[in-house]
Amino acid sequence: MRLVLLGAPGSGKGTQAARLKAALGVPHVSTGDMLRAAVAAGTAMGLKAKAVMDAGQLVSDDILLGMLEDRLAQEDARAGFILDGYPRNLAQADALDHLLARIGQPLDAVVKLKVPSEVIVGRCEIRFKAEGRADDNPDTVRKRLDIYAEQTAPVADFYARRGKLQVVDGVGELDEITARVKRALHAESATAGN
Ligand code: B4P
Repeated sequence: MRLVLLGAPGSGKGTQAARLKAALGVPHVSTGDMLRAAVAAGTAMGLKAKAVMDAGQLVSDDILLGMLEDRLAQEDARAGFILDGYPRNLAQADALDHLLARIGQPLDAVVKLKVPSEVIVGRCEIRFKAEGRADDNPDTVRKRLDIYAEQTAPVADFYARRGKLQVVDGVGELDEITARVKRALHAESATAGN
């Protein structure tokens, strides 16, 4: 299974990917986690990315593509992956299409978690208080939501035009949302099998 999870920041992509990976038997590939690991390791790229992330902006497309290419080349991603946080703009969606065509691993499904902005601001505020992630402070979250609306929302249309997009309600109990995603994937594979 090669799956992209789309959704606004704080919509629960990472939360759901972590729950789905065992059921789907594929790794969770989160560009946000990879960037945070680079920041924590203090690499040159991590230092550059930190300021951009803390301000709620998107890190450069070149850095992201190189990082993703290296990750998908690893052994555990041969059987598929759950991609969380990528693509975040149309240039990344296009780059992903080319990369997957080159490695012969086309996407099976794209699921978007739909969550209203006011719910997202509340979730990130809770995480900000608990974990102190700089990009979760309420002003930065609003900036991230603006960038999402401008740059990432068109990515959903990109996949909808290709008949790949499933939209799932991302509000509710975690188990219920996981079940909704699984139902959407089941419906997708049933259609693909016809
Ligand atoms: P990400 O790590 O992708 O951060 P996110 O959008 O906040 O995470 P997600 O949607 O996965 O939410 P989560 O499950 O954690 O990106 C961080 C930054 O990295 C970006 O702003 C950007 O700077 C950079 N970046 C990453 N990818 C990039 C790319 N491709 N290009 C350029 N830059 C990139 O959930 C959020 C919170 O909600 C959690 O606290 C969770 O516990 C809670 N939650 C989840 N589901 C819930 C539910 N059903 N009910 C209640 N709470 C819930």
